[in-house]
Amino acid sequence: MPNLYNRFVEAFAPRLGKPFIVRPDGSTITYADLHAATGRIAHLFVSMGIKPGDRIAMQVDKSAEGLLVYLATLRIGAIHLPLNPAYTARELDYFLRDAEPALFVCSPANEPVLGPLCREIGVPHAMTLGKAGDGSLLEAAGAMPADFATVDMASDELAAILYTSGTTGRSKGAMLTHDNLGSNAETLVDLWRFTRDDVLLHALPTFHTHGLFVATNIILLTGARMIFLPAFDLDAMIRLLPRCTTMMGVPTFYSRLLSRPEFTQELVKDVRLFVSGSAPLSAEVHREFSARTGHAILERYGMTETNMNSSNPYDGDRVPGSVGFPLPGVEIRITDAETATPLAQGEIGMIEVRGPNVFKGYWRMPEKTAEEKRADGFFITGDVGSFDERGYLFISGRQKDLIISGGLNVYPAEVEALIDEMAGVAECAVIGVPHPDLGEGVVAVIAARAPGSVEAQTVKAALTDTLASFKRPKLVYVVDELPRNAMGKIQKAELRKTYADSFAG
Ligand code: MCA
Ligand code: AMP
Repeated sequence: MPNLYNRFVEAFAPRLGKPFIVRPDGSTITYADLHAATGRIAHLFVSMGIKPGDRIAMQVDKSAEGLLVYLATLRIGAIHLPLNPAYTARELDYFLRDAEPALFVCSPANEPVLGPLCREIGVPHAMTLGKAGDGSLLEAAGAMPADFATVDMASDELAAILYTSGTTGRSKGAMLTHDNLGSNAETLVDLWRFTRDDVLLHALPTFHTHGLFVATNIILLTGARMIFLPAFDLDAMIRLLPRCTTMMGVPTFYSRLLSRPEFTQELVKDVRLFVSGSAPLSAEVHREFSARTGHAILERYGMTETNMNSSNPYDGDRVPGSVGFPLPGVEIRITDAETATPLAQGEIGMIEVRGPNVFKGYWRMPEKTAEEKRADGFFITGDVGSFDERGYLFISGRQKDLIISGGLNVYPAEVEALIDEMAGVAECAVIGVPHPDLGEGVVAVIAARAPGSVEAQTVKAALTDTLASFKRPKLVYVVDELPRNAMGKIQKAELRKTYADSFAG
C-alpha cells in the first residue's frame, strides 16, 4: 500500500469509467485509460532495465500524457524528476549530471540538442514525448501489455525529486517520499472537502509542487476530474470556469482574472473553492476578489521541500494577508534565527516546520540537509513570520535572498554570478521589486568597470542562451557604483527602494 499509486487506485477503482482528465476539446482520459496506459509505460520502463530508485527525468511541454509518465514512474518504484521546459541546455546539463537519471524524456523538438547532451553525459536512455502525446515513448509503450503489478514501496522511499535553487551555489534536489506526498494530499482532501464530484480547473504547470502534487494528487485521491489546460490561457479559463467547482492558482492568476470585466459572480456561481499559493496574495486582490465574486480566496502556504504547511480554514475566516493555521499533523514554530530559541506568540522570527510532509533531504547533499533541518526534525524554511492571537500565521518576509515572480522562484545569486562574469562589469545586484502582474519583477543593477564599459542591452542578450527566460532581468540598470553599508556589503534594501517604481504604471 505505501506506493502512492496504490493509494490513488483505492480511491479511483470504483470510478474506472469516469474521466480523470477532460481536455478543452472535450476529449477525455478515464481512470480506466489511466490505469491501462500507466501499466503499458511501466512495462516499457521495466523492459528498458529501469529499476526502483532510478530517476526518470522529464522536460516536456505540459500534457496529460506527462502525468501518465509520472504515475508510471511511481508504479515501478522509480523517482519522478520533472524539469521546467524553460530551462536552457546549460541548466539541464547540471540537473542531468547531478541526478544521473536512467532515462531522460524530452520534447521531440528538443531531441536534436538534448539527445547528444544525454549521450555526452552518459544518460543511458533518451525518449521523446510531445504535447499531443506524440514521440517515441508512447509509441514504444503501445506495444506493451496493460496489466502491471505496481511495485511495493516502503513509505519513506522516494517518489520524486524536485530541484530548488539555492541562495548560494548549486540547485538542490528535494527528495520527496511516497508518504510525504500521500499524507499531504490526504490532509488537503479532508481540509478542503474534495469529493468525487469536484471538477478542478488545471491551468498550472506540472513540473512544480503546486500543479503536480497539490492539484493532481488531490484529484487522484478522490476520483474526481480536472479540466486540463495545456498552458495558462485566460480566455479558456473564463470560458471553462462555469463548468468547474474549484480552481488552484498563483496570485497572478487571480489578478489577471480580475482584469477581465466578464469575470463576474455569475460566471463562477458553481465554483465552491478558489485556492491561492506559491507567492503572497495581496490583501488588496483578496478583497477585490471577494467584492467581485463573493468568494474569499483560500490562501495556503507551502514549499517544494515540505508540500503544504498551513492553510486558511474551509469554514471560518479566510484572513487576507494570512496563510492560515498549521495543517493537521504539521507543527509550525517561530524561532530566533540566530539562536533557534522559540519565540512567543506575536513575535516575528524564522518559520520552522515539522511533520510527515517534510522532505527526506537534499539529493546527495547531506551537509545542506543538515544545515536546513534541525536535530529535532524541524525544517528551517527561510521564511519569516509570526502567529497572531487567533493562531493565524502571517509571512512577513524572507530571510533567504529569493525573488518570487509569478509564482516562480529566482535566486539572485545565480543571475548575479552570470552577470559578474561579463566583460565590463565590476559587480552587480539582482533584486525583486513590485510588479503589477507578477508580484515581483527581476531587476539587475550593474556597476560598470568604467563609464560605458557595459550596456544593458548586451547583458540582456548575453543571458538569453544561459538562463531560463523567467529568471532573466526584465530591467537592467547600469550605474557607477552600488550602495554599500559600513561592512562593505551591498545594500539590497536600499536598491529595492530606489528601483521600487520600475514597473509602476
Ligand atoms: C512567464 N514569464 C515570466 C513568468 N512566466 N517571467 C517572469 N516570471 C514568470 N512567472 C515570461 C516568459 O519567459 C516570457 O518571456 C513572457 O513572460 C511570456 O511568457 P508566457 O509563457 O506567455 O507567460 P504566461 O503564460 O503569461 O505565464 C505567466 C504565469 C506563469 C501564468 C504566471 O509563470 C505560471 O504559470 N506561473 C505559475 C508557476 C507555479 O506553478 N509555481 C508554483 C511553484 P519572453 O517573452 O521574454 O520569452 S510550487 C511552489 O512555489 C510552492 C511549493 C507552493 O507553495 O506552491
Ligand atoms: P518553492 O521553493 O518554489 O517551493 O517556493 C516556496 C516559497 O514560496 C516559500 O518558502 C515561500 O517563500 C513562498 N510561498 C509559498 N506560498 C506562499 C504564500 N501563500 N504566501 C507567501 N509566500 C509563499
